[in-house]
Amino acid sequence: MATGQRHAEISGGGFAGLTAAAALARMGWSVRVHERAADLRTEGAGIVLWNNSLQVIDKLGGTHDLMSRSMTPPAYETRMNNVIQSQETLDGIRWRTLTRSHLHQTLLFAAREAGAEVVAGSEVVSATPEGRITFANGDSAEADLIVGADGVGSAVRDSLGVPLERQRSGDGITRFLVPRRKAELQELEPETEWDNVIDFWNLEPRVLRVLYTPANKDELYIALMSPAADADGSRVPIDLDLWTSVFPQLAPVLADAAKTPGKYYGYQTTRLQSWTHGKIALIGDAAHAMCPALAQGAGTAMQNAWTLAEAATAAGSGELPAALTEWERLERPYTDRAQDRSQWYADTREMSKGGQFVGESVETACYNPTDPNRHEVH
Ligand code: FAD
Ligand code: 3HM
Repeated sequence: MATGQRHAEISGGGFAGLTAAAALARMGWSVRVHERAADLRTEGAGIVLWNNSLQVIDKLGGTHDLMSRSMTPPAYETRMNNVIQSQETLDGIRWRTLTRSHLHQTLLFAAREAGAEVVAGSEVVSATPEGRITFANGDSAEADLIVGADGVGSAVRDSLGVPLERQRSGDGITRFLVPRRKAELQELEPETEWDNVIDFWNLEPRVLRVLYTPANKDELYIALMSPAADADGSRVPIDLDLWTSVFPQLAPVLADAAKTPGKYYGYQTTRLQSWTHGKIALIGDAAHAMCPALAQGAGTAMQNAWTLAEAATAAGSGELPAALTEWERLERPYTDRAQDRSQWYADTREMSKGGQFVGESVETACYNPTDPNRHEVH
């Protein structure tokens, strides 16, 4: 560590932790990331990123890598009972679809390029507001800044006893990454633009939905939604006959999904009393897990990782706790609103009406956390 260089310890090598690592290292910090898993990779299928996180990736030098295996579909289409409700071309909004593993690789590369150390198989058990972090193997370390980016079950957060609220919704989703099979789909329904994101809703006689999201030219992300109370709809591996009977036009890709075990996630929101405690800041699902309706869980994680790194870097060492409090005061409202809106969409299923990517719903998507003038009133 260079003399005078400040040091950050980060719990969690997911999207939040790797973004914070890359940002802090680029801003001159020495950084060590602890990832509990033995491998540095991510679980899950596909993801949608919007301007707010794409701006951060620009700043981390990861855009070329990200663009190499991702796409911007021609439109975001919404159907009810297979009747098109809207086809939103999202003009003027920057967005990208990709696999979670590609995003993870892009961020891991950016963090290492910037000089961060990323340690796999290192589990954090606790941290103190004074700046001590402790690991499952009994070791501990001191840091100027500790970032709790260890997901919805955060050990850093829970070791501090931070009061939190969990709000659950009745619906949930199982996600799969499968081959595109575009030619087969075209044969089944030639009039469909199979490069679009297509949100296939059915509410009557039964609530079943498939969110179809091409992630690149070869891979397709499909998310199957049903109420948790519907035992057959939420069963994994999926009930192929049920899903194919409701979505016959998706038969080839549903058959692929049925071959993998899958995991059903009930939608939920976590809200904390406070994101910062002395020298500790919590970001990502550790601080603000949200329903996926607006596709902003990882987006807000990355936006908050970036703005945290900037705020911590601008503060002198002794001023860090106050700077973190001020960071939360300024930045948190954007994420609070994204959480509330995503929870509302999950509870009301209003996305089934289509035409949702306007006005308040795209506030977070359009936010630019790297704009120095972002808090100015225009
Ligand atoms: P995580 O991804 O959970 O990463 C935490 C990391 O910390 C993990 O690698 C974990 O192994 C590690 N860890 C945990 N405990 C410890 C410990 N004690 N010590 C060390 N390491 C530890 N977001 C979007 O932006 N767009 C989308 O399209 C989107 N779709 C979604 C669809 C669904 C169905 C769901 C459920 C979520 C979706 N999200 C989406 C949200 C997004 O996946 C999460 O918000 C995001 O992964 C959070 O990143 P994170 O780094 O905070 O947490
Ligand atoms: C990208 C995305 N969008 C919406 C949902 C949802 O409403 O469950 C999930 C997603 O992965």
